[in-house]
Amino acid sequence: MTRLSEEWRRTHYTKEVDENTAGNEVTVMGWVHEIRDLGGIIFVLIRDREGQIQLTAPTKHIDPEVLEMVKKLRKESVIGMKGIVQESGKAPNGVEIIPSEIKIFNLANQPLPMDPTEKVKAEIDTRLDSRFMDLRKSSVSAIFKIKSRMLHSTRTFFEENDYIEVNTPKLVASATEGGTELFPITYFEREAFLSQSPQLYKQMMMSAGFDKVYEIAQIFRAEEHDTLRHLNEAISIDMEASFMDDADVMKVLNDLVKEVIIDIKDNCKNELNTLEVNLEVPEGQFEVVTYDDAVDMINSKDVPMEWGEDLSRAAEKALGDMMDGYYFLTEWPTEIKPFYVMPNEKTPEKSHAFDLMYKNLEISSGAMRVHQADMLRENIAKKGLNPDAFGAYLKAFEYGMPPHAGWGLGADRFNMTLTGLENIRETVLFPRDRRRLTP
Ligand code: AMO
Repeated sequence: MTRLSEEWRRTHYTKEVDENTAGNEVTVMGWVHEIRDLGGIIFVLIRDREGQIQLTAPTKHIDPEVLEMVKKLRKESVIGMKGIVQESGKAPNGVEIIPSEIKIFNLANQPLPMDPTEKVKAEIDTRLDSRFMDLRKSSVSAIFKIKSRMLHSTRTFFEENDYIEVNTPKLVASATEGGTELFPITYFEREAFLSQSPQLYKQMMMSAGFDKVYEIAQIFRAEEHDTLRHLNEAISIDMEASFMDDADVMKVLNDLVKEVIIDIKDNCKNELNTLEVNLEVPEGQFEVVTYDDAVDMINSKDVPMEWGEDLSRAAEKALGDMMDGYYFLTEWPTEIKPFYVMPNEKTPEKSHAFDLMYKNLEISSGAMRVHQADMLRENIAKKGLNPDAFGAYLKAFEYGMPPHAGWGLGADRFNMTLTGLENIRETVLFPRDRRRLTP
C-alpha cells in the first residue's frame, strides 16, 4: 500500500512494550492478530516476531483519521502504529497502546487460507500448503528459533574445539551410502547426482591434513519412504577427525548433544514453554548397547530379528521401549554398513560403526573409517560398486591418509528430540517428501 518512509521504523518489539515504557511514544510493526469492535471501543491485537500487544481505540477520543484507519483493518494485514503506552489492568500484558498514527503497509485478503491464531487446529497438509501463514503461529516459529539456536551452539562447539568449517559440493558424480537413493540430474552432457552425504569429501579433507572438519548442509536422498522421520532433503551436521577412532568421535557426539541441550535450556526458555517441553540434560555418558545385545533385547520382546539384519521399524520401537533417552548402538555387522566402515581386526564380521539413537529414532551414524586404499578398493567392489567411479576419492588414500573417524547427525531429527515432535515435517520450514515439492 505504501512505502516505508524514514519516520516509520520500529522502536520496540511488542514484548519490549511494558510498564517501564508507560507514558512513552513507541512505534510497533506487525500483523493484525485479532480485532474486537465493541462499538464505543475497538481493540486490535498486533503480533510481531516476539509477541503481541493491544491497540486500544476509544472511538470518541481518538483522531477521526486514526479511527478511520482502525476501521479499515483486516486480520493478518501488516501495519505500523505509533502511540502512547498506557498501563491497563485488563490488557493482555498489562499495557496497551493508544494510537496516534497508523500506517497500513499491506491489507490481507479475506478469508484467510488458514487460521494463524491457533484456535482452529489444521491438518499438517493444510498447514504446509500455506506454510508462510502457519509459521506465524508462536508454537511453530518456536521450533525454528530452537533450531537456529541448535545450529548456533553446534557451530560454537566445533569452533571452540578447533574444527574447520568446510563446504563440499552438492553436485556429485557418485553414491556414498549405497546406490539406490540418489537423485539423478542432468549436468550438461553428463548424468550427475545430488549429494547424499559429504562423506567422501570430508574423508578427503583428512588426507589434505585439515585434522578436524565439520559441515552443516543439505543432503538429498531419493528414498520412497513416506514416514514421520524421512525426508528427501534433510540437513546433516557432519564431522570428521584424523588420528581418532570410533570411541573418540562418539565422545565428541556425546559432548555436543549435551552442550546443545544446556545451551537451549538457557537461551530458549520461552520457546520451550510455548512447546510445553521440559528438556532434561542427560547425565554422564550415553549408554552403549552392542548390536549383539540389541538383537537379543529385540527378540525378547517377540519381535523377530536375525543377526546381520538392519533394524526394522518394529525392532527400533521394541528397543526404544526398553531404552531411555539417548544411547549408542555399536559393533554393527560389517555387511550392512557402507564400504568406508572399518571392520574389527579380530572379528571382521563386526565393524567400528555406531548409531546414536534417541528412544526409537536413529539420529546419527558414524564409524572409524578404512584408511588403506587396497582394502577400500576391495570393499567397494564387494558392495557391487565400480571402484573406477571412485578414482578421485581413492587417490586421496594413496598419498598419505591418516587413520580417521567421523559421523553425520541429522539436524532435523536432532531437532525432533529437542522439541518433542513426532513428525519430521514439523521441524523443516518447507519440507520435501515424495508428494511435496511446493511451497
Ligand atoms: P546416514 O545415512 O545414517 O549416514 O545419515 C546420517 C544421519 O542423517 C539423518 N538422515 C535423514 N534425516 C531425514 N531424512 C532422511 N531421509 C535422512 N537420511 C539420513 C539421520 C541419520 O542418522 N555418511 C554417513 C555419516 C557418517 O558416517 O559420517 C551417513 O550419511 O539422522
